[in-house]
Amino acid sequence: MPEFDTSHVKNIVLLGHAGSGKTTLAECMLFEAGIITRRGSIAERNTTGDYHELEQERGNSIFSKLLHTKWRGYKINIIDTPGYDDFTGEVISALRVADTGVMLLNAVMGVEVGTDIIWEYTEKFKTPMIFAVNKLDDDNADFDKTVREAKAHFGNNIVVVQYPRQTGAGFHEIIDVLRMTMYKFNDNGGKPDKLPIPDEEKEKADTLHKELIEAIASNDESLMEKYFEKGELDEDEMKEGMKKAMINHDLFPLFCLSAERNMGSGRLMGFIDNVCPSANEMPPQKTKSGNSITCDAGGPACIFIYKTSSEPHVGELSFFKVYSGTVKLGMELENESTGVTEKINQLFLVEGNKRTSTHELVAGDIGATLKLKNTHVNNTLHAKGNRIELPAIEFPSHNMTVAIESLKKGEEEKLSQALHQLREEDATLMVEVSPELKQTLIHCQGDMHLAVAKWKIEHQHKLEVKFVKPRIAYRETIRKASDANYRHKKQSGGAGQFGEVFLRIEPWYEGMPEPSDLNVRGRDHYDLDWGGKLVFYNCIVGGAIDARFLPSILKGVMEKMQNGPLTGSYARDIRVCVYDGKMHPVDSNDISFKIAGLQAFRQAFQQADPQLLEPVNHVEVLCPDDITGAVMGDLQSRRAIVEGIDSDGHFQKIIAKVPLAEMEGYSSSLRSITQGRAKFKMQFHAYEAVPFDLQRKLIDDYAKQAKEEYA
Ligand SMILES: Nc1nc2c(ncn2[C@@H]2O[C@H](COP(=O)(O)OP(=O)(O)O)[C@@H](O)[C@H]2O)c(=O)[nH]1
Ligand SMILES: [Mg+2]
Repeated sequence: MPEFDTSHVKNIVLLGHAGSGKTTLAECMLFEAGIITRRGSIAERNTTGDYHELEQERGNSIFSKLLHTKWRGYKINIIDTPGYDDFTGEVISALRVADTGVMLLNAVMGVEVGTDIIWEYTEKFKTPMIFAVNKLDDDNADFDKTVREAKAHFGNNIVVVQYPRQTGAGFHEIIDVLRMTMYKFNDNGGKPDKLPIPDEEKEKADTLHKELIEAIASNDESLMEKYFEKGELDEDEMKEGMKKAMINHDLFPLFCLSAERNMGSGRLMGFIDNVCPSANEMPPQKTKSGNSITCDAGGPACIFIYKTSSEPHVGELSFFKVYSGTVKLGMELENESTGVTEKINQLFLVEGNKRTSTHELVAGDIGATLKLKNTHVNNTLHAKGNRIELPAIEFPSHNMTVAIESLKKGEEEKLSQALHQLREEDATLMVEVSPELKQTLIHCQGDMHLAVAKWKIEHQHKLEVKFVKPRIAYRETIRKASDANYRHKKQSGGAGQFGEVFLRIEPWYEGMPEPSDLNVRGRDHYDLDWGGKLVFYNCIVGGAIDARFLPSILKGVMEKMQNGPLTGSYARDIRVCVYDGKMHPVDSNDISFKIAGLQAFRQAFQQADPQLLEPVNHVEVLCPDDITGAVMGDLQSRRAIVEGIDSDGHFQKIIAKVPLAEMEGYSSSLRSITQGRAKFKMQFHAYEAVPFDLQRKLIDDYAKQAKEEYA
């Protein structure tokens, strides 16, 4: 028999802006449940959650951590998450497997941008949510303002279940309007005394109690009827109603905390046990093919891998949730995604960096196993004979790119293996070997994300590397038509070479008219791998050049398109019409026409008002309104075109188009001008013309570099 059945397992994820107190709260929960005997602290760098060397060095969470407590007959799996948006991937994967989110709000700061981005995902997953206002012991805490901001941001579905009698140093009492009782803590927190609500708080507590009941009843007709009849709901009816409304994302209860002083965490855990849904009370999980699977310990075994990580002295661990059935030691499961059969030789319950072996995990539970042979994040494994695949976690696209180089010659191969490993552990990091830029690129979420990658490369893989500026993938095109001809002739002993080509090039666009003065005999359209088109017309009359030489001319043109005349970048969106030329009965051959085609194209290109294009990104910055000016000023210094500003509560969302070349270092620069109070995301938008002066400079730089390379 498993120690806990499915209905007694609760999976929660701690969410919130960096510094809101998630890791400290997790520590309280473990302490309250007797899993640890002494509460660690962030200051002493000894929490169960932030155990990684790098986290202790930096004093904040970087990776999501699985912890668990056993509390009054329930097992609560807790996933502590990092708050910085560089690590949003860790949050998303945790949200995917959690059944309730606890969103911490810092009572000193109010609603911060970190919560906003996470909120988008909780809405997408429809994760039942609890809000917890933390740091109420701080002298600058403002409970009412925090609640006001939370309602402005996340809607009126937030209902107050608890409020502090007093904030700051005097924070000792929490008034609970669900239980209609007051919790009074001594200085060390822990287990409070339950007292009647004092007279002077009665009116306020009654009003909030009524609001709470009405919020619950308004989501359920039968409760509404009861409420009309009796003028009241009992505690069980309220709990049932809340659970239902939470599952439908219609109600978000709000609690009070001081994680630092361990006040309020016990009651929060009690609420999680009694009200928050277990996995089997949630709507059934949909599979990729649109079927649903039931969260039933007796069903066919099915697990989903949400994370892998390499742990010191252990090796790689795969973290998973059991979506159906019971996973037992020694079981063989089929990986639906990779097709391999994996044997489960280890099963762990996890508490940060500690693991306890277990022999089985039931549907709804979360655990880990030693990394399986060919199993990765987002894979589904199931009992033989079933075909189940759960939808993959969609990770955010990258916000920053750098090039990486090995500092030691001969370590390139090792570096490439290390990068592969990094990628395996972190789905938000991408590695790209770019033949175009002749660089190995790391696409990541921001500078802190990159710092973590560097740390892993240096400490775990023992390699020395440096990051350099990524080259920009410019494109070249033309703005007017131009004609050119080129004669290639060579007579130096042996066989000669001869080919002459006349051609016209024009800027290509969709629906452009056919040439009026040329007789078009053949048309080829090429969609270029690097974007845009090459359209190649055969307009030769009177057999001036044999048709068999046309492919050679095209080859020459294509070669130059791949190594554009301005800066060696790819060229695009050009129509080439070959309309005349000359052959020699003996000396003409493929190579001659290829050279003639290439050179004629190059000449025509130079005369056709050539234009460099650069990648331009769509950028959105979210920040509190008092720093909008600073953010705008910085964007404008980056050649940004600001397209709009939307208000979102007390935040502003600035929408702009910014050349990629100007986004260098934006992640750290934004953090420093806003003290970490802003967030941004970006996405490729389009190729657009480089301003004239800059184009001049880029062409000169390229010419200089080419000269040096030849010298
Ligand atoms: N005054 C006060 N400080 C707190 C409280 N909870 C956490 N902190 C402090 O706030 C900082 C950030 O806490 P941490 O748990 O790392 O936040 P996380 O980034 O959300 O995990 C640490 O210095 C904590 O000691 C609280 O309830 N009151
Ligand atoms: Mg933390």
